[in-house]
Amino acid sequence: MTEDLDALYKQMAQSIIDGESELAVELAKKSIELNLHPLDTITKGFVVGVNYIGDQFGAGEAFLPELVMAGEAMKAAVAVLEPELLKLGEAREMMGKVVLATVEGDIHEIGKTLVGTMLSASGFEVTDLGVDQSADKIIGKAIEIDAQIIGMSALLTTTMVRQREVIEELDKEGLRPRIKVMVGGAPISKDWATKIKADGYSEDAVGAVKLAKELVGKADQ
Ligand code: B1M
Repeated sequence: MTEDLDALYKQMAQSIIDGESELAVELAKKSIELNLHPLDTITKGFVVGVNYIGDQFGAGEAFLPELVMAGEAMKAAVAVLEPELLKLGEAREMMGKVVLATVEGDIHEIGKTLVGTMLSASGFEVTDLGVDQSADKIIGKAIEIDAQIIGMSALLTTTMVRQREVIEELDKEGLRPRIKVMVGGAPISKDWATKIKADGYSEDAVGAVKLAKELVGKADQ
């Protein structure tokens, strides 16, 4: 059984590497039939593939069309699993309001969307603004809905500086510490979060939920 499972995770990774969206969707559906934990399916299966193609791209051994196709396949597979992730959450008190976005100039959305789904499943009311969002839009929405948290994702070393801009703007407008800021994304580290004076950083979606609960003072729930 473990070997079967390993083979299935490998197939999932390969479907992303090959940019085979239909196959990736089929495998995601199969994992649901098999009752696998959706987060295991994502991290042990599909993410392995997208990381592989990302590394190949970084090394100049894969090219943009392959990156795009892998991204599409990844998005399609995660979309099948999102309702399953939401089902894992139980009905409970509202934990707080979060405005979530990928920063300006950056169109990477898969990790940000996963974080949003996990936060929703854990009782947060998430307003996901999407990708390529300016500081003004992010802060404007947070004020409009009276959010406790702004969550920002950045996947590029050239766009991570945008996270700092949002924090500086919040400081200037006297909106902190009323609005807490959490940051994440592949190039983001704890050191970076400390440097830009974010309230917290998480390296994955499960950690993001834990952090968000701490930021609203509900770490024990
Ligand atoms: Co892009 N890309 N990409 N890409 N891409 C990277 C990021 C890169 C590292 C690949 C590489 O070269 N090795 C590289 C960045 C290099 C750098 O900055 N130093 C890169 C590049 C260069 C580019 C372009 C510039 C390529 C080009 O055009 N020449 C271009 C930029 C476009 C733009 O944004 N302006 C580009 C485009 C794309 C696609 C559109 C083709 C596609 C995205 C598709 C989409 O999102 N719809 C894409 C992809 C797929 C990737 C890689 C391969 C995978 C990203 C991903 O989805 N990972 C990526 C390489 C890599 O990261 N290994 C790469 C899976 C996802 C689940 O993980 O997003 O890290 P991740 O999210 C995690 C955590 O980071 C964390 O939790 C998530 C779940 O565990 N997290 C948070 C994320 N946000 C969080 C927020 C939080 C807390 C935690 O709190 C708020």
